[in-house]
Amino acid sequence: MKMSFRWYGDSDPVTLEYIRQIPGMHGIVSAIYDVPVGEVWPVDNIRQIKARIEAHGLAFEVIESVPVHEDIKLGKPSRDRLIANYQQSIRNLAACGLKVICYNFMPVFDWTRTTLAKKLEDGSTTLAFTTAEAEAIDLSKGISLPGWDSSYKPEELKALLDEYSKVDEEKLWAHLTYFLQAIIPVAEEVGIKMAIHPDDPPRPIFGLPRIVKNRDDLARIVKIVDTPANGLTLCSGSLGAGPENNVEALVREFGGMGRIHFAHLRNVKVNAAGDFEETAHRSDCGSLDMAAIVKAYHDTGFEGYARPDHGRMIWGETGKPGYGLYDRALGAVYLNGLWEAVDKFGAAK
Ligand SMILES: [Mn+2]
Repeated sequence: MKMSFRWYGDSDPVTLEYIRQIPGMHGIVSAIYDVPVGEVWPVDNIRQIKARIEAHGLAFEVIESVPVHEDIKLGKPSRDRLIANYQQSIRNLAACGLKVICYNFMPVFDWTRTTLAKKLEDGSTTLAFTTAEAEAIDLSKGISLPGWDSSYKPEELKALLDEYSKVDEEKLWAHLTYFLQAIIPVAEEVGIKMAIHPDDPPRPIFGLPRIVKNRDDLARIVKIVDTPANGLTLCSGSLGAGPENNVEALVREFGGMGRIHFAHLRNVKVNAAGDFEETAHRSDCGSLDMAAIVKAYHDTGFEGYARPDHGRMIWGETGKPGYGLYDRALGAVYLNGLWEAVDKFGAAK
């Protein structure tokens, strides 16, 4: 398990200098942020960021994310040009030594929370979601969801939602299939592992279809192009927010098939309805048994990348919600500690 840390580049208050000081840190997960969605990521931009990261003694082998243009998810005629661009970005990233590309296929909205700073009993703050609050959001006024870099103007959002009103789950499956059949052979040829991130939360939201929610969805995805290059980002927090999902079992099933390339490891406290708040990483802080999940990775011989995913805001830190230094650093050290303990004392029989 290669421990990694997400870094948002120059706009990130958490510096590479600080990240390097976290014990056991292998590398950085980042992206090119100044290329419009749908355009090719130039080799020069990739080389520049890679050189900066490596100058701090860290590896740069994982991208999160190369975003998928809405026209691809909608299945519009313009998708062929956009997919050709995506293929070229994959080739350029491989040429620069990248190994894994994380992406998602969520229509319009990426991860969604209804609160960015819910106060926990210990005084820290965290990201949280309730269905009741999400349903109270009036999309006709446009939307700027908590934590979003970009907000849609009301008319833009309405046009996009109108287009998606004609895309049900099976159409979205067809569009994902078209995309994977085009990009996976390219990834395979150049030695890149693609790793789709599950929907967060793992259920339809705002009436939009979602197809990366549970065990059956993941099983269907890896079969679309049945090769290791067509793999998963197994996000414990996203999938774990679905009360029907057993994250340890998912790790054993898909890790056992060699299809998990990137592990997002974080804990959530979930109720039966699927409302949740993000917690500290320790098993006793949330609903997930993180020790069992880490052991499942170990038992399946996991050699891929992991990151502590999100963290709470603690010790007065301010910054990008979910992406502070302190709690994610605690998470990374805890997870590496679990791994070391399993490795030395609890190996698979
Ligand atoms: Mn995640």
